[in-house]
Amino acid sequence: MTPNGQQKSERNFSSMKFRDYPLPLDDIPRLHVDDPDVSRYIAQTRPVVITGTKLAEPALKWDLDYLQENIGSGMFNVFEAKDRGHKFMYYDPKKAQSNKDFKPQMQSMNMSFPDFVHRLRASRPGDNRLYLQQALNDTVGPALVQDFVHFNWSWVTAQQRKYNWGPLTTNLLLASMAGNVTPAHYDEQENLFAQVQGYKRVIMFPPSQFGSLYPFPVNHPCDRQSQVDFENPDYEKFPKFRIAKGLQTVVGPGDVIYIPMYWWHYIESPIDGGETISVTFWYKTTPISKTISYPLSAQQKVCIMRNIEKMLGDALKDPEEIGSLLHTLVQGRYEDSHKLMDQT
Ligand code: ROQ
Ligand code: ZN
Repeated sequence: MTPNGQQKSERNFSSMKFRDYPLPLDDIPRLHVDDPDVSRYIAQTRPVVITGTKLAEPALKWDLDYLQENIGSGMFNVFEAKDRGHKFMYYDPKKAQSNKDFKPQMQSMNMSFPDFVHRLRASRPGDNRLYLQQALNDTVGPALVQDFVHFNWSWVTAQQRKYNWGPLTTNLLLASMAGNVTPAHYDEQENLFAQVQGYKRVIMFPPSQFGSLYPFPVNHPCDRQSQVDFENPDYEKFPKFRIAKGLQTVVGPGDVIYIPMYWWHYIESPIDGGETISVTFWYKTTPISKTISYPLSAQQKVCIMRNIEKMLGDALKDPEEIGSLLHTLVQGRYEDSHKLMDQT
């Protein structure tokens, strides 16, 4: 508590060990669900940690033993990082098939939950890391169904209506080993991310920093992911990463973080903690209204750029030709007007 009796908005996480990055980082605000400012942040599509929602309260008891006992006999998607790496960079398996030069840094496997727990418990330092990422589905056992039914659907449905989100698409269950990293990327859905076991550090960047984060081409398997290795940034190749400015927080059990669509996020489980468990609530967005107001938002510009890349890929057939066509389009013609997009 601060002298005026208000709960401090930051928490002291100096006891947890996270990786180090050469980046200026401000704090993501942390607000109680009853604070009227929560809706200001969500309405403006800005990230905020929301406390006291009880969104996934029944899941606060979801440790590995409980899950193993009650999650049912379905199969779970488990990623294994190659060569003892700790980064789990997502890639689109379809796009990977048509790109023969692409070498994924992780592989995906299917196993039962008890098999996953067994592999975690048998895992020794130096073994490849594992990260379970599976959408909850109708194979879950009755106790988990009860937990799920008692999520705070009335609150989350009220948010969905208030902000005019589309349908809920996925509740992804994430069971991570200590020290796993999900590198910086953006998603094309709104996300209320509920932390249920352990702590995760979340670093975010606004969509206006697209130019500083150098996403892979849309037709690449790593579409939506930053090409910059945060642990060893190649400033020659990615000079604008020097001016990237992020926001960060640490979420713990009971916290919900709003990750707006197109916002970059990097998520890391502490190196010295145990396993962490989270549940996502991903919502589609509804098509924007026909009356568009100007200036366009950074989100809308990212959407335009994605569509142009897709159109060129479809028209040219060979994705290799996209870059040279864009180059010809820009070179000596648009090069001095590039400051419009990147506000950083
Ligand atoms: C994420 C997750 C990251 C999978 C998201 C993580 O990117 O949008 O929920 O490791 O928790
Ligand atoms: Zn994501």
